[in-house]
Amino acid sequence: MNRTKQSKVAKLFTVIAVCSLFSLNTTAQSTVKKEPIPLQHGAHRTGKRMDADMAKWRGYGLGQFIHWGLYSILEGKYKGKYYNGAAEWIRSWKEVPNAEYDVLNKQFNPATFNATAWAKMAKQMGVKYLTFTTKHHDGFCLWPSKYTDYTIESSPYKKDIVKEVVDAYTKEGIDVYLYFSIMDWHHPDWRYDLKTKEDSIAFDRFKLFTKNQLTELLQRYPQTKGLWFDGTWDNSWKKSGAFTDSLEQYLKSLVPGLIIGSRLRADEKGNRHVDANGVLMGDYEQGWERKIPKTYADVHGNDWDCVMTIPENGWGYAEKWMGHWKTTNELIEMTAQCVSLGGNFVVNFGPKADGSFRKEEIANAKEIGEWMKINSDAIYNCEYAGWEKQDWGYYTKKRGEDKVYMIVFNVPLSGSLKIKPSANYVVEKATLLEGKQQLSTEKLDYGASFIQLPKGKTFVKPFVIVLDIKPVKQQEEAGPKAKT
Ligand code: FHN
Repeated sequence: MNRTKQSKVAKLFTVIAVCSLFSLNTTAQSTVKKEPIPLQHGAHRTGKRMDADMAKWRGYGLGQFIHWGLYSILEGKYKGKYYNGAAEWIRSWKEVPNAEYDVLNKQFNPATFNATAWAKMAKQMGVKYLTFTTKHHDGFCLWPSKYTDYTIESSPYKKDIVKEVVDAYTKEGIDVYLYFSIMDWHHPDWRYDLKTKEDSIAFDRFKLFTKNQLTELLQRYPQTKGLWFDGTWDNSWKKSGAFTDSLEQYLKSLVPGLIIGSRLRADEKGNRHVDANGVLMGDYEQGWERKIPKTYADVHGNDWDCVMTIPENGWGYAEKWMGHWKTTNELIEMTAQCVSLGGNFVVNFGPKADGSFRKEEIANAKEIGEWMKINSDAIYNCEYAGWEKQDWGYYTKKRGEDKVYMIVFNVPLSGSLKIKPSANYVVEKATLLEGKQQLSTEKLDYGASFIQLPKGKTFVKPFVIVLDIKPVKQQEEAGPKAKT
């Protein structure tokens, strides 16, 4: 080797040595566990809540959300101009003077409102729980709260709407959760931030008002299964970690088993949903709004539900429903997708000010119900199956049973649906849920199989195949793996 060559080789070795040292160093660093940050108001539990109330929540599969309030009167428009945002936010639009919005209570008189009819529609749709807006960001209360005058009592309607809804849904066997916005645009003591001493004094009054209203709700409607908080993203609330923690514990002491998601609390460092150590604060993850996780890993082992609008955005009634309107099949597919990843799916409805639903929502509810009537076995009390996802749709697994469901949305031209059970299961039988026709299966390599759809049968709606499965020690391979 000549000198130049020798020095080149030496340089190369040095580079390799430095690189390996560097990588050793980073590997060592990445295996060093981070010390948890000591928190007084972080999560008080790791892992899921395992009691009967949460087990029931987990089994719901499908829920309904209802946004109803003074914003429904404006229908997403003001003086002939259409608001581009979500209809229930219209009070915040520069075109709408607050003083004009705040007297809409004088017009709220839902002549055709019939809570029993609402609950029956929900029952037919197959929903197992309702989340109902008792008070949205505008501060108007649909119950006669004794802590403010801005309530249903001040409207021509006068009657307690929350009571009517809670009673009617409970009678139909649908669990009720009360939506409550912490942010209250109408209340003089609401603050977005606490910058001065005066802000803090006002916000202390606001915190007491909030606690009083929540106590009132739970006392008036003892059937309530949980509270659904919103409007907790501002600094004033995020700086109130200790209060939010004590409030949650207090509310839970009023109603044993009460379910509260991750939108109420902040830890003492101002983190929401998950604390500074990355642990969920709440009984389930409430961040899945108008979006669905793609994989099971995305839900980090937490319980969760997804709340979804039928139009692109907008929860309250708007005359013009902007953007894409989800079809019934899309909503069914979202339900299947959520359940397949261990979550519940909640569809929002925005009734008109008179208490009636728009015809599109009525149609969605009816069609979802027709589908659920046949296929709900694949939705209720089901969980993540842990099988490799295939292009035809979604797997769900009945909790505690040896049954997996294939919810099929895309039928391949071949008529053969590929399945690949997890290594600890084999399929004993495949049956169409509707009509109970048994389907033939054909084994493929590497533990996979084809399920053959009946020749000549066309499917116009999503359908379900039930797989009776059997646990095994190790799935047999079809033969030795080819060497490649
Ligand atoms: O601002 C609200 C919105 O109006 C609606 O109530 C949704 C429902 O999840 N929550 C807030 C946005 O996250």
